[in-house]
Amino acid sequence: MADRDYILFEERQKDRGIDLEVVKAKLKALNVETPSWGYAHQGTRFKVFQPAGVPRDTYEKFEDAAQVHRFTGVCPKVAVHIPWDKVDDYGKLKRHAADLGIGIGAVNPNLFQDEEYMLGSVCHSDPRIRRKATDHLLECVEIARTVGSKDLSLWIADGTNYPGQADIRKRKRWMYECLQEMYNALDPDMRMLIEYKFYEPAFYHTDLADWGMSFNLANRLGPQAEVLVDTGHHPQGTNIEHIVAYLLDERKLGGFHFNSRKYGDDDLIVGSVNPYELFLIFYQILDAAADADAGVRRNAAGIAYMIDQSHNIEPKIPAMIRSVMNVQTNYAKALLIDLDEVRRAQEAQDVLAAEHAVRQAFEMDVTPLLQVVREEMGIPADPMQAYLQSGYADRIRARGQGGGGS
Ligand code: PSV
Ligand code: MN
Repeated sequence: MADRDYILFEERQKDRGIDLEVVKAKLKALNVETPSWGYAHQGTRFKVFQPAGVPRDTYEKFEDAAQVHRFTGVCPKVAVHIPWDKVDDYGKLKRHAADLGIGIGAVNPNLFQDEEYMLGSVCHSDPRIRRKATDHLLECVEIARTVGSKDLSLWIADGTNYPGQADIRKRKRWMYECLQEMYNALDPDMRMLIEYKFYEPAFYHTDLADWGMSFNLANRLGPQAEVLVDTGHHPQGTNIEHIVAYLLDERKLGGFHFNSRKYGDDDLIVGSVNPYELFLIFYQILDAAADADAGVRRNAAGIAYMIDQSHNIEPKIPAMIRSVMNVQTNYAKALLIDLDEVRRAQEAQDVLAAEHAVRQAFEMDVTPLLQVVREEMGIPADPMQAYLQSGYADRIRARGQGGGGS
């Protein structure tokens, strides 16, 4: 049945002038990094539920992440968060990952969980706290060097809860000074990916509240600093794909933290609420990948795709597999957009034809395409079913309840 479906799909795409071999090659080349903290007990400021089988340490987080790669074939890297993933020997962790067929991805410093960061880290008015925060950033650069990671993802939780609580301009300068010290410690092939979030944990003002602030900071720091777009970090109704297009045109889009946000949390499965948004993000990226400007094309090619989710009520490994599959599905649909058709409609000022040319790709069923791609990659056509039938969930139950958390 899948074969027949694929033949029909292939015929339709041929009629549309879409080269399916190119589409398949791009799908096979997609890499989605998963977060170590997505396998652990975390993910909410309310109750953290305690199912059995959750990893007791970082080594077990990598074992679970390896399952996601085994069944999807597109998740060879795992992001780490320091000190949640602090180990005595990072070389050993690197070897453990390699034995599992995966590697260590972005290194995330943690500037929000120390008692002393209550009133800020790199924006704290006390130079001793800023020093401590900067030393941690430098420690993370060193860890990245040891494990061979090229990306450092930075999320700064600093902010205030009340007007007048602190000097906003001074905090801005302090942050720049600390980050500049970190930037200067980077190897030439390393990148600093700067995230933003408009609220939480601070509620009156956040020191790095939106993409414009991250963009400004990245510009001032230099070419190795880029912006990281966490899809859950915007006010409701924000046009994220516009931000993506803008940053691509400025050659400053570093990566994504994919997740879905409905109201106040950013830890839900990407594509579960608004798959069209995810599709439109990929549309902008693919359009930039075909730009006449080589710098824009290079930026589009260098994007780090990462998931940033901590599942609290859903089993963590299948939730991660679902997330990866949602990313693949929407990327596959975006690859079916006939960009020439869109451009012709734009040039003819035909608003409805242009909108149709984009939307029609979203409305196509890419299931047969993804099944064929997976078969060609030597992985199960249905990763979710294959994982659920693998018995892994039963085996890890022996780890017991409680996990190692973070
Ligand atoms: C903050 O909400 C965030 O998106 C940052 O990326 C953190 O590193 C991550 O979630 C885990 O808390
Ligand atoms: Mn994030």
